[in-house]
Amino acid sequence: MCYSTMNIIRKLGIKTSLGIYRNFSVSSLNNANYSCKLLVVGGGSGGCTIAAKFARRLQKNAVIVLEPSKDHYYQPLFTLVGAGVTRVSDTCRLEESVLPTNAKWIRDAAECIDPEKGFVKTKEGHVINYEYIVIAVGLKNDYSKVPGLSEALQDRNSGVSTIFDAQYCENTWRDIQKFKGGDAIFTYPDTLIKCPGAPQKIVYLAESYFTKTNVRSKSNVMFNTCLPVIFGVKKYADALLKVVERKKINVNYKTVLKEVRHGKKEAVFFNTDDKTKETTMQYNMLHVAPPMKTPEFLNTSTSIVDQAGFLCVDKFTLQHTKYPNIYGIGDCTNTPNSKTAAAIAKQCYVLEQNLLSTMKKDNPKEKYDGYGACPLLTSYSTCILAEFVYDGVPRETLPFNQARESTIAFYMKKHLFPALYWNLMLKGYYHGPEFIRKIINPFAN
Ligand code: UQ1
Repeated sequence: MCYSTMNIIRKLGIKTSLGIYRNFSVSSLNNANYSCKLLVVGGGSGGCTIAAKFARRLQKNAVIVLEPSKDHYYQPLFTLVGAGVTRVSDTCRLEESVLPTNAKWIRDAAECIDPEKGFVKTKEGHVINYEYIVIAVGLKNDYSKVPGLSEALQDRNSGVSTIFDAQYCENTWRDIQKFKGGDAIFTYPDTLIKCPGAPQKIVYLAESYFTKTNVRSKSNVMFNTCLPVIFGVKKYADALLKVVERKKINVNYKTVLKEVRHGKKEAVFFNTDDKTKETTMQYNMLHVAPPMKTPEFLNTSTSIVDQAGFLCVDKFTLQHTKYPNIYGIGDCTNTPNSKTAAAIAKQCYVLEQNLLSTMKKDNPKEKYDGYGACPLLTSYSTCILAEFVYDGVPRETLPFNQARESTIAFYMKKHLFPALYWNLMLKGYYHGPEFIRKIINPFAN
């Protein structure tokens, strides 16, 4: 079906296999012009949370959320989907059910922004004028950066998968079960990624499964990472190196996936110190953490992004460095924190307070400390719960050393965090565990 026919069907609200479209009005066949007090671009974790906060504070439909997807995923569970603990359907809810009813949802994607005039043009040609805008478009997988990767992911028998995609994360579980020995390679790319702990969590879980099913002795488990270290925060890196040693995982640092030749079951890697130094490795199973980039809307909006395509915001206030009516949250900004859902929980409070100040023509005062958390699953029942702020300084909540592998952290990851996310965070009522930390650990840093 051609693009324009599809468009007309969408605008008429005809029920298609893709779902029911809400706008059933002939006038909406014409490109519309909307205006709002606050435009939230993106309906993921950051966008939903901010929309919930401001929809409550402002009048009905003063907040517009621009989001093309009908589904909303809780991505932190994708690792457990890849490990066969839960299913992808358990991570998904309808976008409609997580957006605040007091906000207007436009199911369309941003095409470009005019930050001087204050409007966004959508892919379908609508114009949305805003007074304030929050950009929360996240990060996208950039499969095209690795030749052969897309084809390999689409081939059910390739042994190649990724937990970083709702479409493929169940394939990781299929491949882990199919693996009967040989080489299992796991990768980490040479771009910023969301959840930088996930590429190694899936190694630990796969290794545990191989041990349980008696294939471990016949297998070589390898983690090829672009980074020069196992983890960016020394306290947890020290603990993780012990896990790596115990599990006899071969870690190759500064090693980046360059090409997948899935017909031959070969992966080509280069070394970050000398890109001409290439190594070709055979695999029976290949788990790829793909390169990522910000969505095209953002990385082509050169007046508001840095060279790598991330929204330029102040790392403490989350306000845009040039346009005070623009704020950013989540994976798409250039703040140097770990890109995790826990970071967004903390950021949403800072952003809410600061945007309210900006709306009152005041200066933003609240500061984001770079808080991020990463529950590093080390087996099917244990987890190292890393929590830290800017500059890799640990900032732990629980009353024990969180670099220790613990069962309680595993169950928090599996049950508590998803419950907090769906029931509190997306409704704008959760700002991270700071309040618990103050109760449990009143004298900590
Ligand atoms: C957290 O608050 C959170 O948000 C819901 C997560 O979700 C992805 C987390 O993974 C973590 C680790 C936290 C931190 C919370 C506590 C209680 C330590």
